[in-house]
Amino acid sequence: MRRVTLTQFLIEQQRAGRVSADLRLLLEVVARAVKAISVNVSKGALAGVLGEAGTDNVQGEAQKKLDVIANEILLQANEWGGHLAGMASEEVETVHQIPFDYPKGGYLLLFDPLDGSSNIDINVSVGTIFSVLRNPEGRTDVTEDSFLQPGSEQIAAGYAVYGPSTQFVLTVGHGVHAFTLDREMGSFIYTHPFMTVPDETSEFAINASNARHWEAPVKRYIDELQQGKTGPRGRDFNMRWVASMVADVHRVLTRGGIFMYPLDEKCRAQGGKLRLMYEANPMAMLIEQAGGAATTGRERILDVVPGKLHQRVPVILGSRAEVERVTAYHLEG
Ligand code: AHM
Ligand code: MG
Repeated sequence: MRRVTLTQFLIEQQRAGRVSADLRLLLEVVARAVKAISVNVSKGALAGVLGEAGTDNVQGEAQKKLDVIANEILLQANEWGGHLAGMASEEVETVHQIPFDYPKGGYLLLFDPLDGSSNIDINVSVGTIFSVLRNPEGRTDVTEDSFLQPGSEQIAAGYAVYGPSTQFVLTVGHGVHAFTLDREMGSFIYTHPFMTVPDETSEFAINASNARHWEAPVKRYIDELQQGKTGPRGRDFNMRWVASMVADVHRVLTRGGIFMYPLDEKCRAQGGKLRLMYEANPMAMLIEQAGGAATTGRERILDVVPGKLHQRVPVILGSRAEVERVTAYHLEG
């Protein structure tokens, strides 16, 4: 069987007119950085990379050593290639400018370098999430405003999941494609063409310890699922919660499901728990490209117009029929 690498896949996408030469370079560089992060993640305690870094990030969260390492790897890998106008990261408060001695390009790259980092020390899957936007035309300087575009403007999005195998999942707006890292060869092999999320599911993901803080529509929806066969849904539902968005969304992309981090009393003041620009938007683009749906409970995530770089948002995504149902419960209320 012919093994197609990510590099070959991207060249073919370029020939088909779906990615520009610069976007191809950008995606290659992100994938290369992901390989370096994967090496660090998998060495774990052997490389002394576990534990706290002793610093806080912009959101006031304690940074893990691997948060800092992954962030540095992505920034350094992408700075010099000439394809970017600027970068933004969960771990960096302001826009990361391209150093003046490197050429600049037309794209903006946003990322959560190591998502689910509370799982690092217990050896459970973590990931990297990224989103690509165009730098608005006619702008020579890059400010926070340059990034404040709705998710529908993304031209590429993806994530890497560092699990039993490392997988790189990508969309450039023509379906969702996944690649598995061949560690001996050091290359990503095209293993999952056109991933799709089934419309129906019997599996849900939510942090149920927040149940007492949920809004009425979420309480109603989850309560109906939990009543199983004898309730209004007439069948049993299974629950999973990894507490790594990447791992939870990867499961939804692989076998269906609904993933929810809704608005609740604990996160209401911040607008939600997950970050819009580098968590919710790229995942929403992937899920929509795979035939699923993604809303805040009240509107399509990709339509949310961001007001600030590190904005948070409620997230409900996955199998279309379930997302539509829970969204309808919100809109009725
Ligand atoms: P992080 O970016 O600081 O790792 O936080 C995001 C993570 C998501 O990966 C995950 O879905 C969620 O936070 C888990 O939250 P909780 O610990 O409340 O279950
Ligand atoms: Mg995160």
